[in-house]
Amino acid sequence: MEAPLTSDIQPGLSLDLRAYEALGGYQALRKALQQMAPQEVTALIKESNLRGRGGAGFSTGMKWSFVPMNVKGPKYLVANADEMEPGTFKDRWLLEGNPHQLIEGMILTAYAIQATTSFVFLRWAYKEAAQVIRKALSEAYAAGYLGNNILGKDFSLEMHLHTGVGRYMCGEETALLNSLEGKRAVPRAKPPFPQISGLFGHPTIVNNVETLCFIPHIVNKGAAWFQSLSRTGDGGTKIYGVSGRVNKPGAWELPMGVTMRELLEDYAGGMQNGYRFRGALPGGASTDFLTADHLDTPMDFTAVAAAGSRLGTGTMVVLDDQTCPVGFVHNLEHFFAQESCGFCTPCREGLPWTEKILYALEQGHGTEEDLVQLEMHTHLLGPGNTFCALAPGAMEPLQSALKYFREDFEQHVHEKKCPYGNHTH
Ligand code: L3W
Repeated sequence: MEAPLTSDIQPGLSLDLRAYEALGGYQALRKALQQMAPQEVTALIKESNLRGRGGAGFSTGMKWSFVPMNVKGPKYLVANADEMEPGTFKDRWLLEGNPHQLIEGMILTAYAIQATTSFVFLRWAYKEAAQVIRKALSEAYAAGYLGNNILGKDFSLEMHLHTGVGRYMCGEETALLNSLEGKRAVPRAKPPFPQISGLFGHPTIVNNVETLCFIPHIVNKGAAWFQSLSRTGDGGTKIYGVSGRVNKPGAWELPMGVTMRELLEDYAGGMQNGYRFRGALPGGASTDFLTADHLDTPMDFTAVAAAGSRLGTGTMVVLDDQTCPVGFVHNLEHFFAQESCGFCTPCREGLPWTEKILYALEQGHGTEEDLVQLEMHTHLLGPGNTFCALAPGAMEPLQSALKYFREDFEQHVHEKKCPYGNHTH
């Protein structure tokens, strides 16, 4: 099974420039600069059907194609390495294990859109990745892959490492751009999308790390090869993850479209002794629960959406039968309430209110009216009612918990305690 992104990564090691080059690294850059016009790179990525791996699954080639190529002034590229989605640890693997793969992917992307300045916007807590990237950037500059006239061609690119401030909000692309400009990290209205008006008002592409790491491989091996890696219409491989009370929590690069059951049983080694699978958030915390009835769902963008959730980051968080679903969701809403940027009222006020109700239920003070209120919040904070996707994302685990684990919520009200004896903080 081909795993182009991760097969060269050794546990605990980081590939330096020489090792990366020995494995064929920077050949895609040579190929593109020597044989391809920028628009041809974009057309190739469009044809590959690479869909964004940050959670939304938007067509990468289409996103690049929105950048106006004939306007004067700077264009920018940003790698969104602000990985903070709960349960998600896939980009860290790529950042620490093979930084040049990301850098080459970024140079190719910058060439395609003719950007001359780029940034790696890195999660504050990823200290090791910061060191690795800093070293890789200096190697890439010294080797002539970055800077003026890359490989002797009429293309120049600067690349900077920018470490974030530890806010989930900065993962939203327009809040990220505000943060990069030194402003408060609140989202901007879209449209205009960043491809037209992004960093400092100039055309900007923001792509997730995993997305960018695919670019050198697609340039080297082509769109048909990329599509052939997948079991479904969504091209390529995907880094999937599983956490929770399973025997072998971890992350694996697998063909797009493996089923939830395969992930759980074949890769994560099944549930730990004494625990039963009750449900899972398929793609990080801001996705809807799926249950045992959905275990044969292929983990691609289309099938997970048809099952009533989202692929998101593809990193599954498992709920077992001895963990209280109310406490589980309370813990998530605590996170989302804390991470709200406070810009729009429904999110600023609604998330702490949601958290407070869930806390009351866990403490045995919940009422029937609280369940009505929770249900109402899932609509009031849902899509179209807030400025960005944070609050609607936060409502996904809640609304699906109310649907699938309703009896647990009611039990908290009737028994005036958490039936699991769990305690939330
Ligand atoms: C031009 C249009 N461009 C969309 C572009 C847009 C962006 C991309 C996705 O949130 C999700 C969210 C989280 N013309 C366009 C267009 N674009 N329509 O496509 O945009 P969008 O709006 O679908 O999503 P988003 O607001 O960027 C991303 C979810 O990801 N999520 C969170 C992940 C967190 C991490 C992390 O911590 N690293 O990945 C997980 O599911 O809830 O739904 O570039 O410009 N008409």
